[in-house]
Amino acid sequence: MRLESTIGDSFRGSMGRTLITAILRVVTIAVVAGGVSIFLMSHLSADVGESLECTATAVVRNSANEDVGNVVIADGPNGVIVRARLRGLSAGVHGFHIHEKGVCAPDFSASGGHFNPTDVEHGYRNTAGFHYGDLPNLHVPESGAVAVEFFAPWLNVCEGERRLLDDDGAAVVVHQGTDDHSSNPSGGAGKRFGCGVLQPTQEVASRF
Ligand SMILES: [Cu+2]
Ligand SMILES: [Zn+2]
Repeated sequence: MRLESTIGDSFRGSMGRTLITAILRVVTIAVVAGGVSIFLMSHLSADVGESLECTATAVVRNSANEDVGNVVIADGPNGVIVRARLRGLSAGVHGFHIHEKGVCAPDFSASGGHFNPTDVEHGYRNTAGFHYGDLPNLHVPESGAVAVEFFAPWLNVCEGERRLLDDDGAAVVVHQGTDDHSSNPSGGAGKRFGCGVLQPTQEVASRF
């Protein structure tokens, strides 16, 4: 069925097309205006102190460049929630940190030291500590797979001077050995087993 026939004979021809074009323009302006107001509302609410939802995800790869899982870090009003799902590890206790640069190539040492915006020493059990990038050890069973979720109230993904996604980004690193939570500067956690660059993620609900 042609569009004109639904409107009636009096709107056939150039008059009808002009009217339809005008209606479409009004509808388009209304949709654009609605979008702009939603955009402004979201930004105004951020200006009055509400925390923005912001999530970073890292795909972790081992030194053979194999995908060994992922780490998701989600901002919230009181800090971040970290979720790690990893596989292919040796059974045992593995150091787990956020390192200061969002780079894992040409090798994992490119990620630098632990994320340390407050310029202190390493370790939860160090009286001169701890680095903001220090995370709990991963306790891996015989299967080599581990899934954990924990809260880190001192971290922030996107907001403030100490955010993880600053100009040089950040990376998560899993170590072959155990973090003793006290030896400066890296807890004696040994070689770097895997590394993943933290990237901003949009689809929070589906990833977390
Ligand atoms: Cu580390
Ligand atoms: Zn540290």
